[in-house]
Amino acid sequence: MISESPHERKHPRRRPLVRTALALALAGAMATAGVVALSGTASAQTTLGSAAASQGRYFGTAVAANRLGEQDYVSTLNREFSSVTAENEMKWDALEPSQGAFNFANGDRIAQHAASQGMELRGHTLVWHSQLPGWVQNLSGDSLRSATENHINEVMGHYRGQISAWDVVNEAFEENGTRRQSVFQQRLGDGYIAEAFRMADAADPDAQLCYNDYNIESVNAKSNAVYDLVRGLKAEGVPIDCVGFQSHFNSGNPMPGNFHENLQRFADLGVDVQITELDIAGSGSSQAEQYQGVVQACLAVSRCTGITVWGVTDKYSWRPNDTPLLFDGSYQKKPAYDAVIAAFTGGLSGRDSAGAASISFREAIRPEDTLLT
Ligand code: G2I
Repeated sequence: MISESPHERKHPRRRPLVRTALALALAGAMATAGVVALSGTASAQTTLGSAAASQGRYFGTAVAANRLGEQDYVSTLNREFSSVTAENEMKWDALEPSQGAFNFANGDRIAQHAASQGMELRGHTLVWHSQLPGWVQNLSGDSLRSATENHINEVMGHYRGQISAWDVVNEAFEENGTRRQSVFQQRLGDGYIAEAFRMADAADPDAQLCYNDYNIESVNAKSNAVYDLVRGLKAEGVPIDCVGFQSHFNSGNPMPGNFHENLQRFADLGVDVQITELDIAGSGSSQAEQYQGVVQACLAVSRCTGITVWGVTDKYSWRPNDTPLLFDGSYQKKPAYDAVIAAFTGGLSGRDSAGAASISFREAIRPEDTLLT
């Protein structure tokens, strides 16, 4: 394990967790009152956000700005989630389509919605090979470095005070653990990741700064490479606070049994870990079991601070044929939804034929949780 000093980051500023406070107050009040009347269903009182908050975690979703006019989308978002990530609107091509010309309109719509609901906001993403405008790819050397610094300064400056965590560098490795040959890698060399984190720390010293990637959820060549990167950055005093595990799972790449061990080895380097883009192809109980496993993996690691699913509804998922999310195309809760609630609250997952969650509130709250008052 790496020593956390001298570069253990100040504990990151978090947005005021209005929802967490409300959920805990509600749970506490109910526990104090002895709440016998709680023989109703868990679904009446519990949401993804409140269930996660009962375990000190946030539960977020990716949001698309152009869906914020749809009533069912917004009501589901507002009811269930305590954190949001812009699915595309804070990427380089969206914010700075031509050099020096920034367009924050769609990102701001999401930021304002999150603020109005007391939700945390994750920033996604600053330095990534994809959704990168052509003009960036044509720069070389020092021009690319200064354009990157300017982009980070402008974007983080614009959202300063609103973002709990930024994905500073996204998907920098190939599956075999070698560096992805992005324009950043090719023109700036291995040091571009450390440079980006230092630029980000200067631009917003209060946001958590994350490295984010996919297929690093198990111990494999890619996650080993990211582990070595993070260990090296910490040893050099580079300001990195967190690692995001995207967690896009499917039948060929299911939730790994050693997920919690892998999360823990990263946490032991002195960073928080977050599940940042969770979605799991499938349906029914097999999908539900994997979702439950992901929540359990996060809960097993004290530095796993929260989970974000990559969309509200299957209807608008980036891979809709996989039906990978917690709400179906009609915004109905899927078995995976109950499994997530149950994993957070200690209840048994299940849904009766009437469609109501079959776990009682009493079952859904662990004895130790009711003693929190
Ligand atoms: O690919 C899944 C995710 C992998 N990790 C990084 C995430 O940022 C990424 O998100 C996806 C979005 O969910 C998609 O919505 O990133 C894709 C692009 O790399 C997004 O797709 C793009 C489409 O390819 C474009 O045609 C479209 O214009 O979304 C754009 C905006 O709707």
